[in-house]
Amino acid sequence: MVTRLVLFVLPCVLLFEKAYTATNRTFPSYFKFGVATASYQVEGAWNEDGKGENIWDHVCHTNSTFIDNKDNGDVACDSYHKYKEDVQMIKNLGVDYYRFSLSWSRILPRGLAGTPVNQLGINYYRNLTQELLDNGIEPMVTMFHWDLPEPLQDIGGWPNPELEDHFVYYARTVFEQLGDLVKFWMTFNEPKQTCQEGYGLGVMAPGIKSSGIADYKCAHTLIKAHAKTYHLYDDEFRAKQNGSIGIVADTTWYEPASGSDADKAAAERALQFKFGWFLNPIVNGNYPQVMIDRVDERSKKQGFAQSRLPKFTDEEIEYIKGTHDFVAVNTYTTNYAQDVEEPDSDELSYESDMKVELFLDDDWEESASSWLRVVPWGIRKLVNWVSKTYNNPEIFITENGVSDRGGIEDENRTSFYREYLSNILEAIEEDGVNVTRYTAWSLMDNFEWARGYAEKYGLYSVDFKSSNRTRTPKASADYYKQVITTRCLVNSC
Ligand code: GBH
Repeated sequence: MVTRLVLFVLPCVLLFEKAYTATNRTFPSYFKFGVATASYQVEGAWNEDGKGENIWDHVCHTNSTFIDNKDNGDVACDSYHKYKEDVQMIKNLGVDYYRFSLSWSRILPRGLAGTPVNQLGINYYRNLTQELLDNGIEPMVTMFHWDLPEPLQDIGGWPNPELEDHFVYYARTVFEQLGDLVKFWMTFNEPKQTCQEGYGLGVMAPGIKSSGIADYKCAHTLIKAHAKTYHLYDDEFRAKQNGSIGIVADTTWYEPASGSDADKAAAERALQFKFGWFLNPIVNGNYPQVMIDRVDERSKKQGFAQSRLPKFTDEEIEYIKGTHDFVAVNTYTTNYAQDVEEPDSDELSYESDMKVELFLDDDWEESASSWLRVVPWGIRKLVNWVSKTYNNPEIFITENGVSDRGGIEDENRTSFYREYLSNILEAIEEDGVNVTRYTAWSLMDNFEWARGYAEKYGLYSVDFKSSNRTRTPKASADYYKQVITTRCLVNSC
């Protein structure tokens, strides 16, 4: 009897405890909350009002095995037509800002530098931005969130160094057309995914598998395009438009698989290969030394006359260094990192250059995405590492969230936000890390790239079966709204 009682009561106590592990401190008054989406994932209207084709339109329409369930973004959440409703949903959450991205092919249908601007595309973004401002919501704009114009892929895509100037032309167009309204710019979203998943592993459009070669070339072009765009803003727009500009890099937190020095070094190496690949050039001018050394050495053993990791010239290093007004981080999950033996030199890949085995812990709570486990403490360690590694910059979390398979009673998502935000607050208060913004991914369920519509990240659900794309707030939307109003994660602070 007693045992039975204990068996019954104990789990209840544990559940109750779990719900209240979040800190009862309040968020500082300067701290801002936002919510995010990206053009291809929500807009639809893929060929309306003069928009050109991009690589995601192309892969959805031509490769029937690439996207789960043969889903595509032709209509998506129909935000192209429903942006006023989107803004009301955003306003209802009470967030300070909305992070969205621009579709390059809507603005320059042919993509290439020197081709005509599509005024109707510009009008859409001006209308959306004005609607946000009229409702007291700050626009935070990503120029490139993976939807490359197809004509630029036809000339090789990002591994082709010419893309630098095509991007800068697009960026200039965007500053000219929208810079009076937009004060927060981000050049690229997650360049690591663009390069690694797009040109290395081939799991995202354009689906090219050239790990250890095209991924490095892609990153090289992107970093140079970012730096040139930053200088363009500084030289020609900042004085009159008065905004800030940066890049959004993503990383998992890599926890050493054991206390051994080799595994600690492996975890650091993973962070440098994944995050430092982009951040080190932008902060300090060049790739992380460990990455240069390893790729140079393996390339040599493999008989390459030059390293597979492209080189920046001394002038380029000076030019790229410091091209950021803030450090923006997307992060979702944690992996264990374990050192491995030096791979044979005939293994040619980014992974063998990195020489780290990454894995998940089966005890970590799952999500609907195979790569995403719920590990709240990882985000606290990560922001501490970013702060320490890059000299205590202002840090924005530009994406964080979790997926499930649907339903509006999403206790999993509510507790995810509670626990991750709690760790961020501890990082601010206990560790002195300068995180000033937090952005929930995502405003609503949307096209989750190669996983189609099955993995859902929204605070609002979207009925993809109705032509109306009806949106319904989930329990997590109510929770997020409450956090923003009270600035408190638990019932009272
Ligand atoms: C972010 O990527 C993106 O910025 C955002 O657009 C996306 O919706 C969100 O996170 C959630 O994924 O299943 O093998 O095809 C986070 C990084 C990019 C890692 C997609 C996993 C898919 C791998 N993720 N990637 S696979």
